[in-house]
Amino acid sequence: MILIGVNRSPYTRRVAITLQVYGIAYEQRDLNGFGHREAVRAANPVGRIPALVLDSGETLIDSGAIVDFLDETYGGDQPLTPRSGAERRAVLKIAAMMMGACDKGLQAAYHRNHTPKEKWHQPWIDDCMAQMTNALAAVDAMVKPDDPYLLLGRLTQADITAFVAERLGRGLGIDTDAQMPRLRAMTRALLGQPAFLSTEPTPPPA
Ligand SMILES: N[C@@H](CCC(=O)N[C@@H](CS)C(=O)NCC(=O)O)C(=O)O
Repeated sequence: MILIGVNRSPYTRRVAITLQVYGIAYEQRDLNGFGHREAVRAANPVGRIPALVLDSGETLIDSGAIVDFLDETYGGDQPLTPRSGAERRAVLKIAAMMMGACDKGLQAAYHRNHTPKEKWHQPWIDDCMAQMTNALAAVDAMVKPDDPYLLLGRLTQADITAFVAERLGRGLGIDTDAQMPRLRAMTRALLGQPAFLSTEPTPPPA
């Protein structure tokens, strides 16, 4: 399998962590949608990462669809997103909140990165960041003391998405240590697990 995307992307890292938790061997192509437009668009016409090229040659796009495939194929009787019922809905709800938080944070970042500063519309940036902050705070409130995981007493896609969203929020300037201390402690602890540590993005060369 070939994972197309850089782990700086929360969506790509979510897939990379999932692949590693399931013990799946894969190669990674460190491409991004802005710096490698043609290569990324060849894999995904929308020009977004991640994409996952299967050994059959089939290409999957969108992190949600990719992790769904990985759960279906490799999740056995304990997939990272449960297969049905209230447990599935609970995991999917947190994943939706955390992926939505990433979408909002990136909307603000893209606006700043792709618009001349004199044309920045600060109320829009502030609103996007407030939406991201609210979502992270809502998950922070769900973290239970002495439980390393958000739900079901085990690692689920809720934890993985919370981990990547907290990391993005911190990178975008949200003080998660101060504002979401329980979530921050949870993500620090998750970083002790190989799938999280080994997917840390490599810093760009100096
Ligand atoms: N819903 C998609 C979002 C993917 C996404 O927005 N990826 C970003 C990187 S973090 C991207 O490739 N952006 C390039 C662009 O939007 O042109 C997913 O979950 O995979």
